Amino acid sequence: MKNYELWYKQEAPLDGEDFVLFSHKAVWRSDEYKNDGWEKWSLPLGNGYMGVNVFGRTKSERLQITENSFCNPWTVDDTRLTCNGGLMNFCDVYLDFGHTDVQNYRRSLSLCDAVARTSYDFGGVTYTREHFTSYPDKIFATKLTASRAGALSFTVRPEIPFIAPYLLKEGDGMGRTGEVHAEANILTFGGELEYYAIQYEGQIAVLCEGGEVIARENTIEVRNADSAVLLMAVGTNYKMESRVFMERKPREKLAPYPHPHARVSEILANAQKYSYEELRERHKEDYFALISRANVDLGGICPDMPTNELVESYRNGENERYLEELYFTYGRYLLIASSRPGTYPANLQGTWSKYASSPWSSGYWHNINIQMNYWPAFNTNLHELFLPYIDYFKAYKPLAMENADQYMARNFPEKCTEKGTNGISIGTAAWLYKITGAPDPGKGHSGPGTGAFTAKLFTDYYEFSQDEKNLAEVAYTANREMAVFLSKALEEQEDGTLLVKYSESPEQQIDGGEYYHTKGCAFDQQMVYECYKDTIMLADKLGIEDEFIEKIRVDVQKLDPVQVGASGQIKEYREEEHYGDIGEYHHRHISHLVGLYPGTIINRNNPAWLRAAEYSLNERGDVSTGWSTAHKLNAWARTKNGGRAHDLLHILLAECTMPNLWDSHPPFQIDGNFGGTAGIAEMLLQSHEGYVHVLPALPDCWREGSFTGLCARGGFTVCTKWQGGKATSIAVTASVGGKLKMLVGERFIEKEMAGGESAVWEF
Ligand code: FUC
Repeated sequence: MKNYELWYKQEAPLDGEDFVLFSHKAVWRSDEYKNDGWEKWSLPLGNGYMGVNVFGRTKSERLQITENSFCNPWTVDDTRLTCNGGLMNFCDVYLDFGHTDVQNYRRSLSLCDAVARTSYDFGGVTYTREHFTSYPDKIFATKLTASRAGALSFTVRPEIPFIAPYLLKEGDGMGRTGEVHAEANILTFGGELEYYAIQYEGQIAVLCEGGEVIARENTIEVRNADSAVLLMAVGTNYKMESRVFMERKPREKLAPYPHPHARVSEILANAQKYSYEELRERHKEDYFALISRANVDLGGICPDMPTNELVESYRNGENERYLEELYFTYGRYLLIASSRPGTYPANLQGTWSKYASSPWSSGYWHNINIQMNYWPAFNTNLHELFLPYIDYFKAYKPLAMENADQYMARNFPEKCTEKGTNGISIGTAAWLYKITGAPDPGKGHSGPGTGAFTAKLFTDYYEFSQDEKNLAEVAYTANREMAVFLSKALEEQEDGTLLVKYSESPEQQIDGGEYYHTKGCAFDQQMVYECYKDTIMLADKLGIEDEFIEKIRVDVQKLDPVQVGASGQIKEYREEEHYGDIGEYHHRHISHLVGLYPGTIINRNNPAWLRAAEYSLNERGDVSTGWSTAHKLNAWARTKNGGRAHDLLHILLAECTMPNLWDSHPPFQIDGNFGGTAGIAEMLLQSHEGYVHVLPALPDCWREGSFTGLCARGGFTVCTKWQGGKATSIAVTASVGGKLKMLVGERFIEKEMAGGESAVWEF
């Protein structure tokens, strides 16, 4: 792996600092937002337990902390087009140095060791700071040094944002309390977030070499030290358990769980058993084991220019290969930072929020966004990063069952069976405190296929990871329960076709902004098809055959999920004739193409469908929001059109990427980063057509290159070198073994492989 890093010649500007209330319509288009220092310039660290944004400032450094369970509910005021609530900034920690007019300034984030660094000269002294978040030790650590003994003086000043009497909206109970105390060398801050009665606490240990540590009321001053280390732990009383989802009274949800004080104290005490260097080593080892598993080398050469200039130069057609490599590695970095086993899933902004009211609440949005978050976990060799979503699913499942019971009782009373036997229903909106179900007829914007879109994650997880432990209990159960629900949501037509009765293609609108409600749109039909097919495949793996499986084996043939229209398009709606007859012509969602990606029904075994998908993609247009661009990139990769896939990657990097390489919807949403990373891998390796396809969508501009550690279904890990657009060597390792069928150029290669076996082909 090359020495990938993001770096800058200036600190994150103060702009947009006070922009903390996100509103759908206005604020993120305003001038105030345009150069938001947090969103565009700060550098993100994370270990799943917390996210940290580092600003690299010299007068007063800002370290902004996020903890994903620290949420208010999301409320939407349609009349004023404003939204309140969602994930909230946990704390800001300021380090006051008072250094201005510094020289030789540099700040960076290394993707090789996940360490952020700031250095500069001031008053004849070189000052450095190093920051990392550690997954094994659950802490955030900072080391500060000065080149001259005794020259390090600063004040650590935690600030709890938005505290009472600050209320998001008067009288709605969404306030916050908080206090900061300093004692000896420990700063403790905490209080309550009122709505869900979330108890929160953070502690910072200030450890110095030389000099003095002076505790004041709510700050700690470090005076004339040689160096200093800050260790920080945070927590809330949240637990990702089913009772949190089932309990309806907000303030009762967390009531049985202990205050985080004891746990936070323990984490901090344990961390202090190690030296700073030992903590950093433990962090590096943990991180490197994940980041080094996969790599893409397109022959890029690291230019001597800061990352913001690199993005600028990309727009002018320079340094393209290098930024593409860097972006691929950064996407994997961001997922490692925001979703680790034992923590919570990555949300709409990963694990980073400076807000009092975050964009779309930093929720888990299930009609594209959360799925996209996990696509790179599967094909870029980070399977275990999906485990937090599995834990989340287990926790919310009883509520998803209740959702299904209630949906059936309301809308299909004739099919509703006894409680707990109607399957599961998962709607678009979801958080750590509750999830929604499929919308009632005419009430929502995303049909019941949304749940099957989610079930696909479990299928992909299983197929790539071959994790037998989660096969029966998770992958099969999720798909089967979803199939049970969907089977009841279908209505048989006169011609025998089975159509989703109350159906919506996500967020598609007709004149005047009304959501369009219909029967059997392509999104729902394709997702039911995928869910049935996956359930059958997983049942076969497990040797399960029963009445329901027999039924869906027959019914899967009656879904008619892909229809080609008069323009040669994949029809989004059965009642549409030509492309664009119904709905927004350039709508950001490409929901009628979910069978192309992440689904698999539209594939090269049916060239007519593939051509129709290309037609629809071209008409939809390329330029859109960040995640939409990333979805189209994956879709073009699946059509095997490397040139068009690269066009979309180019748009993603040139138009939807901020100076800190975060994806812009706008505003910042992390899904585009993750979808883009998965898309780069999808251009290089595919495995959805019953075989492993090496270099399926190589653009002309990637003439030479190599990749290591990309994953294919069946548990195969692949490394490839290519020249002149053709593979020159391929190495495959089988995790569980089985028959490898591989397409290289026009040639199929087959080999029976044992578990753990590796094989190499040279061409
Ligand atoms: C879906 C998208 C929006 C946005 C939101 C978080 O509703 O249609 O564009 O990404 O999720």
